Amino acid sequence: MHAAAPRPAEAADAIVAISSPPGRSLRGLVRISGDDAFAVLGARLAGGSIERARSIQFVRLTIEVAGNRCQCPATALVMPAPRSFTGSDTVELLLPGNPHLLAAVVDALTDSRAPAPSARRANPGEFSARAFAAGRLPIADAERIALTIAAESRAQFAAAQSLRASPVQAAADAATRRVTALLALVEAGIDFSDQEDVVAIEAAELAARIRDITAHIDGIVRRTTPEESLRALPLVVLHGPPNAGKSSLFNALLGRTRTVESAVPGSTRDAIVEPLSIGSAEVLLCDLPGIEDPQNALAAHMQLARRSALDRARLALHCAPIGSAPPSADTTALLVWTKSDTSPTLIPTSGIRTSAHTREGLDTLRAAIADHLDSAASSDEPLLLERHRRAIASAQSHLRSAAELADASVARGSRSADPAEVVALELRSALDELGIVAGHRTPDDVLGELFARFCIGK
Ligand SMILES: Nc1nc2c(ncn2[C@@H]2O[C@H](COP(=O)(O)OP(=O)(O)OP(=O)(O)O)[C@@H](O)[C@H]2O)c(=O)[nH]1
Ligand SMILES: [Mg+2]
Repeated sequence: MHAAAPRPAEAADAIVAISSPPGRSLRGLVRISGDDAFAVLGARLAGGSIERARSIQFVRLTIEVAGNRCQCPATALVMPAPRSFTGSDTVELLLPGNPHLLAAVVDALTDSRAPAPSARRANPGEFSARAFAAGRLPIADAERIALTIAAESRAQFAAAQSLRASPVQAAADAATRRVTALLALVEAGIDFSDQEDVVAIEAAELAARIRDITAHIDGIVRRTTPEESLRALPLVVLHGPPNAGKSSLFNALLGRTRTVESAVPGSTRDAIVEPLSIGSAEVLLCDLPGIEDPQNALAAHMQLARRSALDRARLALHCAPIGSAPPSADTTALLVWTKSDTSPTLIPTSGIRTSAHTREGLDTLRAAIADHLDSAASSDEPLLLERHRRAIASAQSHLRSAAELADASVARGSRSADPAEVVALELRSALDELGIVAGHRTPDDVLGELFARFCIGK
């Protein structure tokens, strides 16, 4: 009923793309795949054809550079169907990694003026879409490739890899089997509705078993990291007592004066947020008002803003002027000593010495922020894809409706869950949604959206 549905094999026209990253490199890769990929390539080779065997072949490709025909040597990795990524004939050409040369090779392979067949340029993700269509790439793997390509931080990269063995998918798979068994019992009740003494499953029993399934799914989902939370940049806040030098440090890290620095305590009155690049990562750096007992409405508002930013922070930099009493230990915060220029010889046992004036410790602080975010990112929590979250929420809602119908039947004194047709419909709808998560079902719009996120050549 919910078996993975490989699409019907369609004639695959030859598609070609540069599959290596843009720019110069030692080696570039041009990939061509499709039913007549060998014919397209063979017609443009000095030797005339390519041998149809899984092999590495050294070829000379005729290309045109600035109106002149010339021959370019290439190493061809030849993969006849069906043993290739896409399932159809595929050749990967290893060439010198010059963007103009790679473009000329793609031009030659797509040149439709030639008497021989030509390829067309691949759309983003088209190779992977074909692999999926050929049943060679499960949707979960495609999803993982898309997220891996798109990962902008180590956290996103790690989360993409966690999809390899997703407990959410396993839970949906197990729930599918349990709901299918319940559906069979409910449907049996419909078939035997004229025999009142035959009850395939009692309403109370049905409600209890459904609740057991929903509770199990809830438990799994609670221990996941939502995909959206990874997309948001991590918030890093500067907090500490008034006048600690938070705003000065904020400006020094940004490299420009974005917020007021002043000897008057309490000068920062709101949370001020700016993006900051740290190595290859980006964070949102946030300057906060100092920690104070609010004496009036404005101060109360300032403290509220401070609290709320602190709650959302991935990392707090606890700032204290060097030589002052260290703030109470907080393992989630990084201790930052400010104004180190005022006490050049004092080396505290913990924390980082910094000065906004001399810039001492700023590089160390940046590195510590990057380290902290990396270790926080490698949490064991698996990723919950946004489309899976939606499908699970919908499945849970159908399951709850079925359980409520069963409860109402018990309250009415009915032995079986009524109306059985409606209960069955709810269970079937839940199965459809669970099938999306378990990877048994893939709506077409999801496919389009997924493969469009790939880049050309993948
Ligand atoms: N010597 C020295 N003075 C500093 C340094 N950083 C800040 N100050 C001074 O400390 C005072 C307070 O600096 P701010 O950056 O405004 O402190 P703040 O923590 O943002 O203060 P509030 O916003 O009022 O909570 C100013 O007079 C700064 O010039 C530093 O690295 N060295
Ligand atoms: Mg300030």
